[in-house]
Amino acid sequence: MLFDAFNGDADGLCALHQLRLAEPAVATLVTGVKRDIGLLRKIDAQAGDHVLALDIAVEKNAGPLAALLEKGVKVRWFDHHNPGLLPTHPNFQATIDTSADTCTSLLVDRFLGGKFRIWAVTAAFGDNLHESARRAAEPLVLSMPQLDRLRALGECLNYNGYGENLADLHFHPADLYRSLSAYADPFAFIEEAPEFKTLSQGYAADMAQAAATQPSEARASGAVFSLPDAAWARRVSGVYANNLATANPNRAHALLTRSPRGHYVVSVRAPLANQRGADELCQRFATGGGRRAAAGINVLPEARIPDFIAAFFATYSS
Ligand SMILES: [Mn+2]
Repeated sequence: MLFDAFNGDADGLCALHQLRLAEPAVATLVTGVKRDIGLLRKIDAQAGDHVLALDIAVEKNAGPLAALLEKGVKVRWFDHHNPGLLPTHPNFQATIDTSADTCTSLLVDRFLGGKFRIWAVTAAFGDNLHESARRAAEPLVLSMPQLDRLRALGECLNYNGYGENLADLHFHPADLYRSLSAYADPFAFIEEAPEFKTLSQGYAADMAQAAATQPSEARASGAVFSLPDAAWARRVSGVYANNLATANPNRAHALLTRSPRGHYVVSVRAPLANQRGADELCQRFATGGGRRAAAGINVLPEARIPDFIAAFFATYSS
């Protein structure tokens, strides 16, 4: 059996899409909301089975990964998150690069020799790596309007991944992948797929609500926003954080979204002009993790908000 475990955002979707365009196969899809990265524990594989893991941190799956490898399952991994200690096992094949200007779909693109580059460009836009996206797009000779459409698609696919649970999302990421997988051409998906229409309309409506919120604290070096306990806020927080980062490249951003269970979910974006520190800041909190440029905390108790804000401005001062 084949298991395709992928992050439910643009990068995970487009990484899998490229690989399955290159290596067509029917696999069991294992995915979830973007923050649900402990995907390997959901896989019940046996010796001889293959697991493909995309855009999820090795570190957050270390236990189940070791168990699968010991069972004789072959595991192939592409990712750009901090992996922690990588296992050395003959059944394990990993392509990991944590450079701030890359993403999993660009790593898959490199592996495939640029064969389905246009999807890697889409994913890089989705991961807010606009420069990398434009650089990767150069040999494709796309017009500006075409690049803008790929950016909109990347943002919409990324937007769909954000939520507390699957009920917050417009589409289960596995369903979105199945729809996407019928299109080799992203422009055809944009033109024809009802999913794209739903996502772009939902995105615009959610972003309009987010744009009306004021920062709870704003300095030259950083700004903190609080969003209410509402599905729109949970869906839009990550993408809104990306937009704030793009609009204010010298400022760091933190978005605190209240969860129905009373805690806060945190998204941090380092200043685009100085992409560092987000992972280290978030890792200081129990459920934090991510990349240098973009990281988050899954569960921040309300009582720890002052600690977080102090740590945020200590990381991004001057
Ligand atoms: Mn990614």
